[in-house]
Amino acid sequence: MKNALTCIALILALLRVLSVSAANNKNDLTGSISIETVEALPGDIVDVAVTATGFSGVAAFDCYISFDNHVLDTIDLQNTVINLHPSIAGAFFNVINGDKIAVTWNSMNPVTIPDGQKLFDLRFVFCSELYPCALSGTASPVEFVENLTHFTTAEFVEIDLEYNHGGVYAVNPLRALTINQVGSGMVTVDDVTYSEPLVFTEEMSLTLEAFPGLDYIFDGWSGDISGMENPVELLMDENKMVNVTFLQDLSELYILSFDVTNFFDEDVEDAVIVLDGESHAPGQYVFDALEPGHYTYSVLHPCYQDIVQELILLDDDMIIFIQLEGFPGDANGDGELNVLDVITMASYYTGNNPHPFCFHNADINQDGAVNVMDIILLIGFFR
Ligand SMILES: [Ca+2]
Ligand SMILES: [Ca+2]
Repeated sequence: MKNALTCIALILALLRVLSVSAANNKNDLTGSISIETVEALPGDIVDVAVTATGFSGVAAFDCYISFDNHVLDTIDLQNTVINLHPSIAGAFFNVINGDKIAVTWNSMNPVTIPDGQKLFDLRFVFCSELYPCALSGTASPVEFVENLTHFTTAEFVEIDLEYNHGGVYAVNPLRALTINQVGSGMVTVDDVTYSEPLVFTEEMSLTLEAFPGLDYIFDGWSGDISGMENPVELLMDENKMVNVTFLQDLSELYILSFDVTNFFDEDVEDAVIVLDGESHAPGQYVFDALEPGHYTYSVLHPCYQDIVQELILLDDDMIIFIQLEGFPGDANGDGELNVLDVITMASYYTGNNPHPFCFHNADINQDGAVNVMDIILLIGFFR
């Protein structure tokens, strides 16, 4: 019995101590939370630790952390937090507006967080492909949103906070080389073909060499290099933007001409040339500045049969001789033989000027005149 009474007295004494402790917490608690500073290179996945010191009897935690989403990019919510301390298991994380992370935690059982304990890591991509930080800056602060971030005791009293902000910084000042290209060709940087902006962590000298594409010539540098020197040295002491221009080498282009006649070696001056699918004005027979290569062409005229051919333009100007075949009897050039051709021939014979009129088609017997004989021959075709 005496033992039992002693036990109750001890419990009462402990309860008194605990209540005093709780009263002290209400008035005196202060704590600090800190965001780590991390060095990184472009493309690194970085964990930024958030630690806490000076917290006991913590029941609730609301934390808003902002960051520059032009330099840091959250990977995804599940992977953003990789090391949640057991004392705040059950915390809920959310990304707000793409550039702010909210952490909320509510415990039925107030906990004491060991001093210097890491609460969680925030996981980011530093300078993602979407955000090439070398061009837009080399650091991203990661900061508490101070009017929203707070710890609360079991009695819902806010604990005074001291904030220590951090960030993610490039290991060294970065220098990016961007090359813009006009025309066909390529540029090598220290013998490696350039394809996308290059980032350098140290000041260094580079060798840029321009290689014009087939039938192009190098036409010089502009931007942070100027002139015609090739290859050329470039000192990367800051971000550099270089333009390279390649021009088409017109001396490598050739003239393709068509000489179009009919079966009587008379010039046909109003045929239509379709060259590689592109139709040109009637009578345009000369084509300047063509690259060597394989072409298809058609020669079209209502009074003659269509020509469709292919050609290979080599390293010289070229003339294509075309002799068009007529279509005897098709006086109106519509591709058919019928009474309309009889009417057209009769109209011509009686001194009118029918249009269209294909004289050589109408002159069926090829005696140099269109008359009744040709009409009789035409009607003979119908039988
Ligand atoms: Ca006809
Ligand atoms: Ca005739």
